[in-house]
Amino acid sequence: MSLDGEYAPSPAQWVRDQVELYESSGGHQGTTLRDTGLPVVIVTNRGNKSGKIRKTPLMRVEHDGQYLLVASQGGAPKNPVWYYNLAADPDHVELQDGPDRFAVRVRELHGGERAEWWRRAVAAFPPYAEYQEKTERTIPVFLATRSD
Ligand code: F42
Repeated sequence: MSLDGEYAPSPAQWVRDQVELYESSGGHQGTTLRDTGLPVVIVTNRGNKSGKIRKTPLMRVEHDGQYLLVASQGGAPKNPVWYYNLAADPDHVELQDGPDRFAVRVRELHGGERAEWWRRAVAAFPPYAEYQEKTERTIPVFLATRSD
């Protein structure tokens, strides 16, 4: 499966630059968050209203071949738009982890399952804990599982 269609880059310059470098280098450059050295994956999906292709860099939270997608948005009060796009079409998503790119299905986690994965998320990227303290919302998370 491959998601085809018109690509609408992020309006945020640093985000679209990261996607461009990550993809044009075949997943060998631009693979960390700024100068943190912490790894990033790229999630590709469709906008649920426009139908356009959207690409979102997220921190890499991997365990046993599955990935957690954390809709933290830096602890902002509102969920990022990509959260709603994935919730609307969870079966048509791609994930790139370095040079590897594959189709995934995503599902939102709640309760104990979320708590277990949240610990892994904070271990991979400690600022997630501060982001959760900063916001009233429970930061939503999706588990991405390979579907190809
Ligand atoms: N964001 C996170 O939430 N978690 C992370 O772990 C994370 C890590 C990260 C690492 C590197 C990096 O470069 C960025 C990172 N980000 C992380 C930021 C992330 O990549 C996103 O930029 C951020 O979460 C904001 O996502 P967003 O989907 O809210 O993006 C906004 C700015 C956006 O693109 N808006 C579009 C626009 O044109 O204004 C809308 C896009 C859209 O999907 N539109 C829909 C459509 O149909 O096309 C319709 C929307 C509607 O319902 O009206």
